[in-house]
This record gives sequence, C-alpha cells and structure tokens, in this order.
Amino acid sequence: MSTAVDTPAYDLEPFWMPFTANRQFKGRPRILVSAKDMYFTTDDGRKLLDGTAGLWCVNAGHCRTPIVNAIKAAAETLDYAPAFQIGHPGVFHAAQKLVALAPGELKHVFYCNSGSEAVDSALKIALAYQRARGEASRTRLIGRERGYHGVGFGGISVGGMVNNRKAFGLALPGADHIAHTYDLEHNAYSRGLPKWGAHLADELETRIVALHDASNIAALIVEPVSGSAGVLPPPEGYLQRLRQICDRHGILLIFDEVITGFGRLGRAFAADYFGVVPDMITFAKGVTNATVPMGGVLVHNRIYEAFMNSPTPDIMVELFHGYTYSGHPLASAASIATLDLYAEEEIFKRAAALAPYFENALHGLRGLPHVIDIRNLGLMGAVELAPRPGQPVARAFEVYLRCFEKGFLLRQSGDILTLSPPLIAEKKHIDDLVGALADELKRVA
Ligand code: PXG
Ligand code: PLP
Repeated sequence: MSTAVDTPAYDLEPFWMPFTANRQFKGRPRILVSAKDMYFTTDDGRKLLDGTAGLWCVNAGHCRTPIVNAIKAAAETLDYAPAFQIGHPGVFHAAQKLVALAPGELKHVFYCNSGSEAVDSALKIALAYQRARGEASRTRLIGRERGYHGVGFGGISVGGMVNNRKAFGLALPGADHIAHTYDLEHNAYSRGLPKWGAHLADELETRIVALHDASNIAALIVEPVSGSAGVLPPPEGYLQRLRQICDRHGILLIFDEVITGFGRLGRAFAADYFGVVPDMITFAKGVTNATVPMGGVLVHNRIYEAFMNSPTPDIMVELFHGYTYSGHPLASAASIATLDLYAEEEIFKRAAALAPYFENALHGLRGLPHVIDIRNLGLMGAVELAPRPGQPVARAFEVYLRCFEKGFLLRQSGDILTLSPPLIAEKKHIDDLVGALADELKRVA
C-alpha cells in the first residue's frame, strides 16, 4: 500500500510526524488543506467526511465563523500577555464561563496547553495538595491499565498502553495501576455501559490500598470512558464505586476528560453523565473546538482553598507550576467563542439526541467479516477486528486507508477502528460513515 504518488511541492522529510508510521506516510502522503463543518478537503481536491472530529476534538465542526472571528480579533489586539504575575481579561472571562459549566464544586481552573500538560498539572496539584494538608507521605499516583493520559512522563507513568511506555525507561517511580475493564467474554457487543465488571473497581481497595497503604497514595486518575485504548465504557456502577473507595481512603479522584469533556457523551462532562463528581477534571481538545491549543485542570474548591489558606505571606507564589502559554490570549478568545457556540447551538443536546441512532448504526455492523466486538457511548464508537494471523494492525490499517481513499476519515489504533464524529453530525453522516466501513469490512482480506 505504499506506492509513491505525485511528489508534493514541499519536502516531507524534515517533519518527524507524531504517532505516525512516517515511512508509510511519506511514501503515500495524506494531506488536508482546508476544512468546513463536517468535511476536510484533501490536497487533491477531494471532500473527506470527518468521522473522528479531528482527533476527538472538533466538537462543533470545522472553521466555525464565530470562533474564527474571535481568534482573528484577539490576534490583532493582544498577541500575548505574560502569564506569570500578570493577567489579561480574556483568560478570566474564559475561566468564568468554564467553571459555570463544571460539575459540583469544581469551580477553579488551572490552564495549560494540551491534555498531556493537563495531566501533568493535575498529578502535581494532587501531590502538592496532599502535602499542603499535612499528608506528605501520599506520593503514589495510581492509573489504570489501558488508560491514556497523554505522553508526558507523568501521563505515561499512570497510563497503561504498553507501546506508549515500553521504550521510555522507568518514568515516575511509585505509580501503580488498577485493572482495565476490557473483557470480551463477558462484555462483547455491549450497547452503552457493560453490565459486567463493577467489581473490578474494588481492586483499588483490595489490591492497591492493601499493598501500598492509603497513607502513601495521593490520587487515582482514570478516563471515565477510555478513548485511545479503543472506547471502553465503564461497567455499570464502576465509577460510583471508585468514588466511594477514594472517599474512604482520602485518595483524590481525577477524571481525565480530555476526550469525554464538552459534549462527547451528550453532557458537558462525563462527570454529569455518570453523576459522579471527581476532585479534579483534566480537559483539552474541545475547550477551544481544537482551534488553538488549550488544556487545563478543573479543581475542587477545597483543593484551591488549601493553597490559598497557606500560612506563607501573600506575596509568596502558592503553586510553583505554570506554562509560558497558560491562558494564552488567542486560546482564551477561542474558548469563550467555543463555549458560547456550544450553548447557542445546544451542541451537547444534539449529541445526546444522535447517540441512539449512532449506537444502532454501529451495532448494525455486527456479523460482518472480522468483527469481534462493537462498543459505544455517546458519540464515541469502536469496532474491533480480529487481527490478521501473524500481521497485527494490518487489517484495520487497510480498512482505514481504503475509507480515506473513498472520502471517509476514521481512526485506527491497533486492530480497532474508532468513530467520534463532530457533535453537529446528522443521521446521513452516520449512515455514510458506517456504510463505508461496512463496505470495506466486506472487502478486506
Ligand atoms: N488524556 C486523554 C484521556 C486523552 O485522550 C490526552 C490526555 C493527551 O492530550 P494531548 O493534547 O496532549 O494529546 C489525550 C489525548 C487517539 C488519540 O486517536 C487520542 C488522543 C490524542 C491523539 C490521538 O486515540 N488523546
Ligand atoms: N525550557 C526553557 C529553557 C525555558 O526557558 C522554558 C520556559 O521559560 C521552558 C523550557 C518551558 O516552556 P513552557 O513554559 O512553554 O512550557
């Protein structure tokens, strides 16, 4: 599949592409030159239906005018403002709008520029908070197998995807993991939440707390629905149990909502969808509709107050952490316009309304060749294929490439194909995407 096509007018070699098979790509590049609403346009002038909202991030569709205009205006007015010891109005407006959406008492926000930075920030806040409240021995960070928390050393330490860890040494010491909830024997073809598996949450107590003692554990971080690992919705009651166990043992619960935030499940946050309020939420992606990089951590009032009540003089910095671009003016403007657009167009409700149709369409692929599981929640969906014997990844990658050639963008990871369309998708877009996938599943060897 890597025969060369016309050489583009620029050199492909200097750019080392992230999470990309560079050799395959550079032999046969796939280049996007523009986008509007549900579609990209490729460099050879073809329309490509965006079945993945970019990388799970373009929730309101592409190049939306109010967001574009807000970014233009910000770029002309205040290109940058230092982020440390000084501010600008945009970031305070953005924070105010964001916390208004946030669940429970998560009414403070620490800004950064990506999901990976958000995770690093949340883990550091957890450690510093435990210390500030006199529990400095709580230094262990717990994640979950098959979790994806970005690519920083913090994120890969609590993350649980082997390819993202195996080449990078020891990462953070002291991290540990609870079990993932993937189980085809019990849960294959679940629609929405699997019925089996809530008891897997108990491991946090019976294995992790039993082994390390709660007095050494700062926080547990989980994705409410694992995204990158191939859409693994939590078993019914599982997140509620995690919340109870964390409360019992003084362990902070962090939801990594980089994908699930901003309407992917039909509510502002997965915390709302599940009725489980964590102590912190990490977010990124949809906060600006992916137009300008921005991420952050929503923090419980109690945590923020622990820092503000520090006995140190008020000229002392409370948290020695931050980024040059925390709350960047362009990102702030983009975020304000994005959150306004989500509200005006009731984007989260639209996602909720489309979710049952999406579920039915996706589960209609059951029984097609190679399919061994289908999973979904909100507008997140995955179709898992049996690997071609001796050639892991090859079958799903071929389906991905053929769909691309036919004008449909899916995401492939291992032998799993995922769909996460922009939340403005209509039924016909779902039909087109799932139809294209069905055709290729019938064709692929
Ligand atoms: N946490 C979660 C839950 C994520 O999904 C990150 C952290 C890291 O965010 P940044 O902005 O640093 O990439 C993510 C990002 C995929 C895919 O197709 C998923 C992500 C990014 C790129 C591709 O599975 N998730
Ligand atoms: N490396 C050096 C040498 C720096 O001076 C800085 C920031 O001043 C950084 C890294 C961190 O960059 P950022 O704040 O964009 O994360």
